[in-house]
Amino acid sequence: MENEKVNHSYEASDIQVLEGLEAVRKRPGMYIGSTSVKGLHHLVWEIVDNAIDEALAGFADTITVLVDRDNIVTVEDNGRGMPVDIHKKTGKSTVETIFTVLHAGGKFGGGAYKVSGGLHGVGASVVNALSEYLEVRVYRDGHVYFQRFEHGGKPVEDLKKIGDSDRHGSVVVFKADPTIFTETVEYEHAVLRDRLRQIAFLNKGIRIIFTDLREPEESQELVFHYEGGLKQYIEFLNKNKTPLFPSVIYCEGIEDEIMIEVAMQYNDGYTPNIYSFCNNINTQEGGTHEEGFRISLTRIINNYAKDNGFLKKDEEPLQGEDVREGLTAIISVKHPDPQYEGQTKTKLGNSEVRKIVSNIFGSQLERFMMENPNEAKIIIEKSLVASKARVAAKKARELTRRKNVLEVSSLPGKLADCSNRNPAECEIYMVEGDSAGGSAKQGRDSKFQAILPLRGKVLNVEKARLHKIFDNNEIRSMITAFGCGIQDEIDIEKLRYHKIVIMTDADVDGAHIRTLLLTFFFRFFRPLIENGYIYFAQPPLYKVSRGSVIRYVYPGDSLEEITKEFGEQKYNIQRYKGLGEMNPEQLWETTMDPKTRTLVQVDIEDAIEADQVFTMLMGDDVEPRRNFIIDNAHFAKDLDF
Ligand code: TTJ
Repeated sequence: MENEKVNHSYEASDIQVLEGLEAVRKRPGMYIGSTSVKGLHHLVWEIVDNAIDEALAGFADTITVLVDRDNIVTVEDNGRGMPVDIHKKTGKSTVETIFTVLHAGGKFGGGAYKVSGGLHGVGASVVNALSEYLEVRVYRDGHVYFQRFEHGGKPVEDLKKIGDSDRHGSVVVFKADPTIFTETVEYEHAVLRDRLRQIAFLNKGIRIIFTDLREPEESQELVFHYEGGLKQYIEFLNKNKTPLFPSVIYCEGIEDEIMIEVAMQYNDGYTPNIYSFCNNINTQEGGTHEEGFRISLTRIINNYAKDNGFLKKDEEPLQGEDVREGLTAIISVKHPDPQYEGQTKTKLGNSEVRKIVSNIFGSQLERFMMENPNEAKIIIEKSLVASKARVAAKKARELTRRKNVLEVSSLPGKLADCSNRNPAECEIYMVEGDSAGGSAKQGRDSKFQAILPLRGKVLNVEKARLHKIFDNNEIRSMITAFGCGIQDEIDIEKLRYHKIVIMTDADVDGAHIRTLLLTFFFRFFRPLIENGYIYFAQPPLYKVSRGSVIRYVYPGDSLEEITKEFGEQKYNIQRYKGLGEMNPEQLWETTMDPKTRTLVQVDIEDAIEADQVFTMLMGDDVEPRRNFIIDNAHFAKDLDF
């Protein structure tokens, strides 16, 4: 009777466990976002996070990650070793429980600032469920323990003692299940490298050894170990910038078990680059830690400016944007109970954090400025210049706006507008160069297609101050032609065209102009991108013809395939180096006629996210960044109209 009962309950819990893991295999996306390459990497992060937790708890200082030639991953720490005792609730070892019970991980943690089981952490059992096999080895109390799971998390045997050792730590080996990750089971070296390096920057002192046996022998092993932590992270991010002064301002502190760290440095650029983290997770949407930082940055700099005669009593105080110009900063907090908000749950919500950050950072920044008057002066002067530029830009902006409202006829002279007045049916082509602009004007259907030729390179808005941006003719033309205002004053109802088509040559210059325009749209017309109003035209690369038979070859088409259609017969190939080489009819036929053209809708969300991550992970190298944006200005889908 007694036995029966026990057996019965064991079976029931076994079935529950299997059902749990089965649920993960049925809907992996629910647990790891997707089964794409991104989801695949989640497996590694889940396991690594557990090891990081042990390090943050102070029991491990070295974590090794190894990827072998077959994409089998090994993660190891030199911590206490996972508990091997029998777990009361499950009747199995704690190790087995960690790897087979959903969300069990969090309950076994000793550390205060757990990353695992947190925002992205789904538990090691999810990794097990999605693995062809997984093995765990625990070094603890003089012994070595081992257990293997197969086919999505089924234990082959119970955890068993396989030897003796005076080491301590945990080792997990797993092979992602190719029947789940059908796209790919290959890890991307750069993705692993960059995130592991970032983790090392965010946790000073931790040593992360990353070995990738798929790399050339001499570069298989990377060691990330930064005693300087965030300070070194800032130096890394700024390595291609010119700092205003060499020192990185750094502060740290702890209050109510909340640890905060801030590092910052000014460079001679204009864009602020402020990144924040909670428990090693990038809080892309910001939150209370970032607010606390901004509040005290503005306050302390203003106080110093007033107290030291840089700002007269009756003068306007410096604004937040003035003191953030050209600032690279990282705010990192470690919180025992983080609350996340926002669309993507990457906004820190804990309200107590605001004050803690602003107190700790504020008092230390104040002290830095008092002790370093030369540096303080540089910061203040930079902020004052920014403030003057802001006022000038505002005037320029008001000018653009007033013209816009008062005179309908103030549309730019170069614009060949369309006759239709229904924005939903109207298109505007932004065309590179006057000659292509001329062809487009002749070739278009003037009922619904407007043409705005752009001369020369578009101003790089990231590198220019606001008032200069508003002085730029091309930019003013776009603003007035679109008619919807800019930035926070955008009124999408007033937008005059629902298709804004960027038409550039299919060469490097064209790509550069596309990128500059994209940057400009991102900064000044973000809602237009979000609403899907921005497109790229897709001009052909070649024309293949024989007599009256004409075939155009577009990017993505195979020239070979198309020439095959002409069989053995002689044919002509014309390569289009630029839009200017096409006559108006050809341009219409190939690129502008809704019946035959292909437009590529710009979906910049991924690109921007990627761009941010890119800057943050790789440092701000201008050229690779440009290329990256060009490559990744993610074309959600090719749309035919
Ligand atoms: C928990 O409290 C008692 C001592 O052990 C603590 C613990 O869980 N330590 C621990 C877990 N160290 N390392 C892990 C771990 C390491 C890897 C690589 C993977 C997983 C799932 C856990």
